[in-house]
Amino acid sequence: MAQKFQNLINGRWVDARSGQTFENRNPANWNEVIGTFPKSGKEDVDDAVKAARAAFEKWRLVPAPKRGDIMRKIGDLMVARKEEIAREMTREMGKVLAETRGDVQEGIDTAYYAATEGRRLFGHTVPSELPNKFAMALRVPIGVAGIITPWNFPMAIPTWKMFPAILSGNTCVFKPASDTPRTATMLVEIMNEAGLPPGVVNIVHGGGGEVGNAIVGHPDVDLISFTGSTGIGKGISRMAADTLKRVSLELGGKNAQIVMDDADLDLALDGVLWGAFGTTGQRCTATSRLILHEKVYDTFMSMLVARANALKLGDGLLPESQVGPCVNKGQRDTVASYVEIGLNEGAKLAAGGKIAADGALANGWFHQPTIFTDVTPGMRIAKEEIFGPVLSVIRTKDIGESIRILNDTIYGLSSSVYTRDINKAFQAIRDIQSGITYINAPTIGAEAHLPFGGVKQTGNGHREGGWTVYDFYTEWKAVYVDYSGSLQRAQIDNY
Ligand code: UN1
Repeated sequence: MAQKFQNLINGRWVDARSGQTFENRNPANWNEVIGTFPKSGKEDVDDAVKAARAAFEKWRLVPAPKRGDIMRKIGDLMVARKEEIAREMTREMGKVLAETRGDVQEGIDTAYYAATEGRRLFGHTVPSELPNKFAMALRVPIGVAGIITPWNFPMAIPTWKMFPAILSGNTCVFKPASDTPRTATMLVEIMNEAGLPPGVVNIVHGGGGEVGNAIVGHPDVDLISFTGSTGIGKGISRMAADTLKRVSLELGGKNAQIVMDDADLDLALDGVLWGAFGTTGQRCTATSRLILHEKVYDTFMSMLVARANALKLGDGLLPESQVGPCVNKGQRDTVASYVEIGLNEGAKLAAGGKIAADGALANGWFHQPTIFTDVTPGMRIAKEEIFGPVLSVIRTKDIGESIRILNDTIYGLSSSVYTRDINKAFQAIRDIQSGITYINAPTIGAEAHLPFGGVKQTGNGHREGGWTVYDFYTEWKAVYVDYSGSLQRAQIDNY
């Protein structure tokens, strides 16, 4: 019998009111059922929002350093359970163990960062224009945050959102992706065990159509933080407009790595392999375009194809596996359909291109690491986010043209430039339109204490990570204290 998991609402583990459940299976072996989870609906969201609203009235009054102490405890518990979480995560979403350990570590880093922020949460004091008057601006919590997260970083991304939300004094209703409910449950177990009062964090499992929409449409939810596709993000933005919720969106990417003719080619090779095929290409930050200088094109391509063909596909729990499966059938089929699209557009397959189902791969959603050459910037495989192990290679002749190609997309999350020429590097830093730029490092690998997010249709201007995320989870309150004992009229009495 598959293990049965529940929602956490107001500190109690409960089934969906309807009693319905859904199954979660291992993408490397679809015969393995990881567990059943509540298939929740609007009434479960109502319960969770009610609990979160009631909890908010008390939680907002707990001193932020005390909230930080709980964050530290959460971090400690995550450290203690790191290996167990990483294994469960690999089992439910497929990426290799080294990467799921990294995902948990990103959550730990976020917990410890939030713990220290409890003793900062800086506001401002500024002089008043009037005598005997004191002026300051404080951060105040906002209320109930709806947290809707994807399956590709099932630990890191929920922690990026919930830890700063809760540290700031808000409470959360959390809907994790239905492909990764197990990891999400472990996170919430830990948050509960660390001593968060009932209702501060609530988890409601289920689909986006039911649970996600009910959260976004709920009049008593004040904030929405969502990571996922640009299409869904736009829908959330429209729906949230009805109640004027504050919305933070982290959406698609079509990230590129530029390799100039003066680059360290071995370094650039390691970078593009990791950026394109790490996490099976299923990162918002994944490298899906390689913009390659014509002078090193042939040399670099032969190195790249040899290494890509040698990548070992397999169950992420096995130490020899380098690339895991796609997360589910839909995702694997999307990858296969883009291979068709690329071929029809006239691009040439330099590596991979096939579903992989031989031997031990027979019961998993595997697809070969795939490289297209002769890609031109107008092709769909050069423009659309694929979210899988597919790299499109575009030829270039200089840094200016490379940057123009890199920017020729509706997205703007991550970018990378390999060059030994400092002038080119700084030109790229200045002119590339993206939220993150790496020099001599791949497009993936953002650290928890720096701003994370993108420009153009990758988001709506907010940033996660570091100090910047606290601007999303707090309102500014301006406070004036007049100790003159008389009415002082701003803009009038002093001028
Ligand atoms: C994502 O793919 O949505 O920078 C997040 C990185 C990771 C986070 C990726 N630290 O690739």
